[in-house]
Amino acid sequence: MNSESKLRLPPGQQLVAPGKWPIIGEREPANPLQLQNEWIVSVKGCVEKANSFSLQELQQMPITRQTIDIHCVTRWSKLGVAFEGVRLIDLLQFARPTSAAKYVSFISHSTRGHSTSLSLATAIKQETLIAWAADDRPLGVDHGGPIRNIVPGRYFYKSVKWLTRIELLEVDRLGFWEAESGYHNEADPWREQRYLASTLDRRAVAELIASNDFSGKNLLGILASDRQMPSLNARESLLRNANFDRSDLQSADFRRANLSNASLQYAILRNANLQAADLEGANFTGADLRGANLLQCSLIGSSFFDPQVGWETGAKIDINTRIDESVIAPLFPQQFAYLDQKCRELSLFKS
Ligand SMILES: Nc1nc2c(c(=O)[nH]1)N[C@H]1C(S)=C(S)[C@@H](COP(=O)(O)O)O[C@H]1N2
Ligand SMILES: [Mo]
Repeated sequence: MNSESKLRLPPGQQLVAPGKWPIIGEREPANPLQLQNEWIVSVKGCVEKANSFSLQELQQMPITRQTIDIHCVTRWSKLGVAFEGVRLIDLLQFARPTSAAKYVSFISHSTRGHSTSLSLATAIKQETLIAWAADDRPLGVDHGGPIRNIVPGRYFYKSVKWLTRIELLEVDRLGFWEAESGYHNEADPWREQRYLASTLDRRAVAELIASNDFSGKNLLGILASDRQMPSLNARESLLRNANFDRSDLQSADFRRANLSNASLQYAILRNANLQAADLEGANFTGADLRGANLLQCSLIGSSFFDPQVGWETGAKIDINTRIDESVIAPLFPQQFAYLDQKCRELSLFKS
């Protein structure tokens, strides 16, 4: 990485491999048959004149090309994507927000009613773009085409795919991830505003750990480092941003759990079952993964060694670790190199 890229990389982020752009979250809009030509973006709420615009109409407005750095909360960054679109401020000339408009909600045409919001002042200051093209190509459907919003300088969850409505609000309305998953509402990557603080108090945590049963529970940000929790049942539990550093989790059941951005450094995960778990952005530096099952899990943005130190901090795997090539493919280049080599030494990839 050159020094300019380093300066552009917020704390805790790593670069995706050149040319790669991961697809995160939903993969298609509610009605994938809706064609480019029929797509409408409406502007509503606290405005003098509610309005709707087709893609063609948007493209008749002053067009802005803006090169921005993408930073996903699951720790991958992609620098220098040239987006083309109309700036929110230019679009709002037509709808004219009233003095009551303090927030703006970007609503997606998605089956789960996905949305996100920002204060109107932030959205304008960050030069939010209503975009239809990236790097000179129309946005693909999986990346939010035909139209998405782009908020430079915020984690990418503030940029919704398949934008269908912009609503000006007097009172904020939390977006999908912000409400469901405890994602931080400010989302400034330079301040690492990834998640809200955990709401679990010490006593609740102590009781949970004593029960050895986390299954199906929402335990965002739980602090469970330096604990003895062999055979923990954490099946399908929500453990985003949890901290399990150095804990004994041998034979734990994490099947289908969500451990995105969790820290599991030097955790003992011998024979643990992580099958189909969401491990995006999770940190396994120094973890003991001998005999662990990592089949079908999602590893975008996760780490298996500390790049500041070297491979000697690497997670341990052995011949009984279950993993395959497609699972490790989305890793950052450096992280991929480590795990790929270890897996090959042990002939873990069966063909
Ligand atoms: N409608 C919709 N928009 C969304 C999401 C989603 O799941 N649904 N995920 C968000 C998140 S967390 C990220 S990182 C980016 C991912 O965009 P990409 O798939 O084009 O990389 O979209 C954001 N906007
Ligand atoms: Mo994200």
